[in-house]
Amino acid sequence: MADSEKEATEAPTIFDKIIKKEIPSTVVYEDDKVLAFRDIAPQAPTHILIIPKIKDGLSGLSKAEERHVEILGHLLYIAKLVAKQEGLGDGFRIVINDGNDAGQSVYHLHVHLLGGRQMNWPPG
Ligand code: D5M
Repeated sequence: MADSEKEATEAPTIFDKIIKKEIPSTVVYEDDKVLAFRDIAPQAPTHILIIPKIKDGLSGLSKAEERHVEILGHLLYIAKLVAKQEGLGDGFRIVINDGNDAGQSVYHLHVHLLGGRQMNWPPG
């Protein structure tokens, strides 16, 4: 990995401040490994982000390595628990934007949980 790419991978993001509670967020679930909070610019009636508390190089899914398998599974399992907690029994959508073409804006892996309205396919 080039030095500049490593820097981008490890660079702190606004999510570090949310994890440290240095800036406010509406937390809906928290455990020792992940934090789930409401997206500041919701794209659906329910829009929650689930993030690992320790970034460990996971600026995005494309940086995942074997050691991340457990946290990746945990993120999805918590997404399911939060969907239930939010009453999304009629369905929900999970999105992970990765990189420029996907429109990723925060380089700290995050799972979007969206629900509360009919979703369209294909996505934009
Ligand atoms: O998604 C990044 C998401 O992060 C985007 O939907 C807005 C959200 N965001 C950015 N800053 C905040 C704060 N401070 N609180 C809550 N949500 C926030 P991406 O997939 O990278 O485009």
